[in-house]
Amino acid sequence: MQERLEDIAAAMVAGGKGLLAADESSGTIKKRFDAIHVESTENSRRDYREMMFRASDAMKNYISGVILYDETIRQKAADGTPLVEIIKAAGAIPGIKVDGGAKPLAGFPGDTVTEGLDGLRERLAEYYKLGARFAKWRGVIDIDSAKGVPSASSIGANCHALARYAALCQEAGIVPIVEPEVLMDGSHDINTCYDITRATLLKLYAELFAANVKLEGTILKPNMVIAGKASGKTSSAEEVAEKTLKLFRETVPLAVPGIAFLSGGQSDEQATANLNAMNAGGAQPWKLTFSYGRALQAAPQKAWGGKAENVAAGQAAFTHRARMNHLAALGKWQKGEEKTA
Ligand code: 5MM
Repeated sequence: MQERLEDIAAAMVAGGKGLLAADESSGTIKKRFDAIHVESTENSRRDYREMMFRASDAMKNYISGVILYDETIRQKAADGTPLVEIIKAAGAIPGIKVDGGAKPLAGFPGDTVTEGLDGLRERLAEYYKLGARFAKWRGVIDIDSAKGVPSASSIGANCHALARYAALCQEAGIVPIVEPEVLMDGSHDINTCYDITRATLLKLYAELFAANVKLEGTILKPNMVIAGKASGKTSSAEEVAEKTLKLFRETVPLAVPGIAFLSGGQSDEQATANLNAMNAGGAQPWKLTFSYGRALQAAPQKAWGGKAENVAAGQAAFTHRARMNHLAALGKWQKGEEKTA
């Protein structure tokens, strides 16, 4: 019998567990490997991801699911075990990135729209057979106010695509993670991030309603409300938490079971501290957890460095960050915990 979408979604955000976003496309993982002087090959990508999926303490206790890339969901570990089976054996849920990436939006210089809807119904059916029970699609909203970016058209096009993707996922028995990422790369202040994220979330939920998407069977993967990296300002965890929660109370329906944040280029500790501040004040209408890529993987990538003799060190670094974010998802993280690495 097919699992219910709402049960899968609830399991993805339960018990202070969160998601490992290991869905870097080939271009992105190459950039990450270049930084640690590792050649990106099918085998090195497999070895690296196998290292994390076999970190059993982290996977069993802190990670509810893993977002995979098309190559990874089909890959086998060095001993021949499918990577998906290793994830499932740890009690985590395999997921899959299904978008085709952000492409320039015609007519709106500086804006992008995420592509990948053509043939998605067939791809989802195949991913379901391969074991995926949730999927991810990321719309990218840049902020460059001087250039009129983002345009309302870009927000509209991205949210419409997210809604069509989400409806197709649910038809296939797959929980859609909807990720409308307002980038933190610009020089904008925190209030501008608030305003653009607000416009984006309002549009997103209008499109999801219009597409008949059952919100109980979805997970939102948003950015936090935070000042742009090039603004020269660092938002405190308290300010990020206060503004992000205020915004969500205005825009995210109660039927949504969970919100799993992206880290967006925040430092590892900042991403943990900000999530913790949001949970420290007590229960919110939705579970608030992590779906981090960089903020979970930067440390293990550095510790591993592509060397087989460093696998244990890489796993320890991954387990530490997963545990820190687990504590943050429960509102129980303290800076002193970082020293136990
Ligand atoms: C892991 O990075 C994901 C894949 O990105 P590309 O398709 O650009 O290679 C990305 O979608 C990720 O899942 C989210 O943005 C969250 O990652 P961060 O690093 O922001 O936590």
